[in-house]
Amino acid sequence: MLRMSVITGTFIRGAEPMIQNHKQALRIGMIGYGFMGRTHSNAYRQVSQFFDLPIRPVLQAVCGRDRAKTEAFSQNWGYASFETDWRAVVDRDDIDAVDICVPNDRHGEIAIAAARAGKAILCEKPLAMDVSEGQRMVDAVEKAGVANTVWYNYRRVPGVTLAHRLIQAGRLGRVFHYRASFLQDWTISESLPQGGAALWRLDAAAAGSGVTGDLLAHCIDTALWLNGSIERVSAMTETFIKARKHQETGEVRAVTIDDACAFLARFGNGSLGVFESTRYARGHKAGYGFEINGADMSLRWDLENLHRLEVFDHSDASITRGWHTVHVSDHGGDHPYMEKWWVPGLQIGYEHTFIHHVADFLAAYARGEPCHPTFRDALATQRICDAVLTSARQESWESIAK
Ligand code: SOE
Repeated sequence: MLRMSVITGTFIRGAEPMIQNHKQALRIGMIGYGFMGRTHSNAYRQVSQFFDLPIRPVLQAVCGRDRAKTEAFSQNWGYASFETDWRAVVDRDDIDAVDICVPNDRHGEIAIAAARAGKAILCEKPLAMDVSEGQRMVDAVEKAGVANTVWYNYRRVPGVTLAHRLIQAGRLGRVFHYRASFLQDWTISESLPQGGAALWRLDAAAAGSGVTGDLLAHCIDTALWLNGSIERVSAMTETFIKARKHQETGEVRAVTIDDACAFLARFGNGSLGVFESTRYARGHKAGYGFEINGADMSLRWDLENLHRLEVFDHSDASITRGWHTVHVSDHGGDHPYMEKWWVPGLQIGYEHTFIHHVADFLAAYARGEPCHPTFRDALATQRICDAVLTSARQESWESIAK
């Protein structure tokens, strides 16, 4: 049953969708309902069932411009209400946290307004269209003192978190090399339109950039987390299909995103980085992987086989020394997050990375601590992305501003 508040224009569902309990609620206002809207909504719905947290998220409102689609989404996922103007979500007193999962060109305006309204903010990646906008967002959340995080979800794949633990424990020794790639093949067809629903990632005005902001940003976030700061980059980009029809207007326009990007990097720890991303690698759908080589140990991970972390430990006895695979699914505390799920050996998947992120966010929120990556962390990734694009344009090496 749907009723409309005559005072606010908010559409309110009759039934209380969430299980009530004694825990403090964090009332979520979700702006956007596309692919990411689904992953985040699913995470909010599941997290309290699997993680014992002092705070439970409540699906208070979802917002989208298309009333019928937003209402359908709100019903499907059990939101208590819906809005058709994001400003209403930011202004509502019964919303504690704003989740931003709209195209990149809207992140800045919404995040700054939400910060001013005192809301916690969970923002989709990449943080912003460029560093200057990202800096304004960081200033806004830090001035307002509101909790903030950016959904670089791959940090919370158990195998990736395990890699982080091994690196933090010093198991790799001196690191020499870091290489990462994110390969897809979904834009090869020349008849694929650009812009509009689901295809805004192909429109630079909405996305800011192509694979650099969309895919390499993931690789960079993980790299900064695992291997520390990047000091210099040198990049090349290519746009293979030069013009495409716009999905909404039908007009054929120049394509201005980068279809592919590769760059070299020098890390602050002295190691060398090689990064590559493309949407033209036929056969690859979500081929995100990285390898890191240290003097004592190497690690390798691949999203299409996300439960496995490959390890080469040079201290193993030479008779059996070699690459071995850890199926990161055990209980006992060594395998991150896995105790919260099924029994040892049974796998989890992509959607769980978002659940882990929400769990970590809620735990940090309750303690009054930051949940990484924060807006400030994501600004560091944005700096690399901007430098990569400048370097490709100018065919130069670019230093990363501190
Ligand atoms: C693009 O296809 C995309 O959906 C990215 O936008 C996501 O961030 C990435 O995780 C998967 O690919």
